[in-house]
Amino acid sequence: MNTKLPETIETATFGLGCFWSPDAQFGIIKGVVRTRVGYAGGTTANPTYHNIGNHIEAVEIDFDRSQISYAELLEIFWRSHNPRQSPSWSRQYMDAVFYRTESQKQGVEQKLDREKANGGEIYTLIQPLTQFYWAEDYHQKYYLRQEPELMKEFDRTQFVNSTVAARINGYVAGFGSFSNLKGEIRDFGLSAAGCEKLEKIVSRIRH
Ligand code: MHO
Repeated sequence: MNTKLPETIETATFGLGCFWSPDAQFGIIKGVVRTRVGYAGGTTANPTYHNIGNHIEAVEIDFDRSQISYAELLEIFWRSHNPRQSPSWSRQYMDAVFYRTESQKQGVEQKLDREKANGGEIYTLIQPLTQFYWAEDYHQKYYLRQEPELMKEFDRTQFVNSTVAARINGYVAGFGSFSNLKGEIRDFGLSAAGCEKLEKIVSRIRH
């Protein structure tokens, strides 16, 4: 699942509150090849979870343009937060889009104009990406990490960049349906015990 030519891969960066959840939400989308969580949008040096400075929790999404567009991801981003909610109590959890190219900027502005047409002030932060700092390992694909039986299935050195790990993290967090899982679980390369465990988790949270 990781064999696409690099030139069809593009990266989107969003802040949507605690980064655990958008990591899972976007990780399960078809056409997303990798995700990672980290800190962006601030100026303080070398942010970490316990010393985040003025940075924002963000997720980076590598996606395959031949399968999904930046505009489609932006659409999900706008539907996943309330842009009219006054700034959150903490900068760390701001809703934000960090564009990295002129074309992404234009895409963001198009959607922003549409939002503005509905009236009211928009609080979503819109900035060019300057730097993205990876978060600590224990934050990457957080929900999947809470399942030791499933973690046994992965080579730790490949885990963060794995498309399968990104998808399974989405299922474990409740973003996929049981019937969708049934349709693709065989492609994940899990052991029989791993399949059984994942099906059990997903059947508990989604029907
Ligand atoms: N510990 C917080 C948020 C974590 S997120 C990485 C909670 O779950 O309430 O900021």
